[in-house]
Amino acid sequence: MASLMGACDGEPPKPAPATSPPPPDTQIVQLTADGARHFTPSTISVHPGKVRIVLATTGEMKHTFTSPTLGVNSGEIPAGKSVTLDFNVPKTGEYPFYCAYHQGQGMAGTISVKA
Ligand SMILES: [Cu+2]
Repeated sequence: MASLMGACDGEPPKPAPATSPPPPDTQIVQLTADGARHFTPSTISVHPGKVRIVLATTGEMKHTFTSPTLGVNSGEIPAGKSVTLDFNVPKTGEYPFYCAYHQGQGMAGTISVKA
């Protein structure tokens, strides 16, 4: 039985990059809007730049994803559907979003944008 001490698994370690790699061109965020009128996650953390939200509605309820400060409005998303929302976040900050139908019941969240 061979000892595993110091064994090589056949995958040489990659050299560390001299500089940190550039951020991906588009930041992809998966989000759900459920039948209990919640967004999950309710806080979305991204960096300034291009953002793509892939929002799926679960449960038997239609929703929207609306963020006036970012100029994003999905319009009605029927129950059980998913939409892709592409937009640009120009700078750091906290951007609220909500569901236009259920905002009054607290269906809201925050896009937290940090450098
Ligand atoms: Cu809703």
